[in-house]
Amino acid sequence: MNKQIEIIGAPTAFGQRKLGVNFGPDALRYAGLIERIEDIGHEVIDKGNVESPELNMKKYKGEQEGLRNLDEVITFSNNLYEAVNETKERGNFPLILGGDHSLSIGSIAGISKHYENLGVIWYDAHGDLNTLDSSPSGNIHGMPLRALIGDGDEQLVNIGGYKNKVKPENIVLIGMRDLDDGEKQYIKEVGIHTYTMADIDKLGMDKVIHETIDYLKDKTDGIHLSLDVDALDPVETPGTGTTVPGGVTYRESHLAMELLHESKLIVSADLVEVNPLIDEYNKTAYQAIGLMGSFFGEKLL
Ligand code: B3U
Ligand code: MN
Ligand code: MN
Repeated sequence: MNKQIEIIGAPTAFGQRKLGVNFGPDALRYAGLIERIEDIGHEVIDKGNVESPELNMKKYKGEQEGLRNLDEVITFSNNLYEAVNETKERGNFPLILGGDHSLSIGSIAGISKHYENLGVIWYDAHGDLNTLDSSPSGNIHGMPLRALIGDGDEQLVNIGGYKNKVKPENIVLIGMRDLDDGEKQYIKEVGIHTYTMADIDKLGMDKVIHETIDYLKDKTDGIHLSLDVDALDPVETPGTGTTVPGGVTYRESHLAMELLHESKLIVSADLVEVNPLIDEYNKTAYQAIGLMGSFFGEKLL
């Protein structure tokens, strides 16, 4: 990778209900993310944080009908779309720091525009494939992948002025262990390539990632990694809003990142759901940075 890496902070908490995830980008910076990537030999440009609409505490904490904080998510998504699109226009590698996972609606809108057939690896405990009808929470961070496919609120689906950003057959889900009924049904209906925790246990991460790369490499012209830190076991990444026990280990995740680096197929990435306010001394940010080391090519020897 000789392109420059552009860090884009996406400080949004509007996709869910736990404040603090909006401080994720700075928690990652303070823990040394940029230096870690520079030490590998990359040139890193920190573009700062994308502008966020104002957070009204009373509204944020109160009950809401329908999609929570929809207007704010739309505004934020548009801002992030613009920033990521500009990075791609400069030919650089965007690394988007969250922020809750609703940010992927904007980030992938800015990326997919530059590809005919973007592949997406969704490394997460959750499918994030809900619509308002199937959502148990109304939280938009449980819906981004479905919106990117083209289902859901019209404005969310059309961020960046176009829809159908990701084809279901170009997606691989890894780490799944908390899927809502509607999501399970949808995954089976459209046949999304999925690795549950049971699959990871049986196959091993080495095979999971090699199969993932084989599955995506010929039919896509670039692959985006969307890394939700709740894919990992909460023992390793406790500072995240919706922990689910029985997750991927830190070492398995390192291997996944090393193999993705070796593939040379990844063109962009999101690192999401780091919440320093519910963390143990910023541990989750440090763990995430370790994984980014492997993802950007750190050598052990
Ligand atoms: N599927 C549930 C829970 C959830 C989704 N994403 C996260 N949590 N992080 C929902 O609310 O849609
Ligand atoms: Mn997620
Ligand atoms: Mn998740």
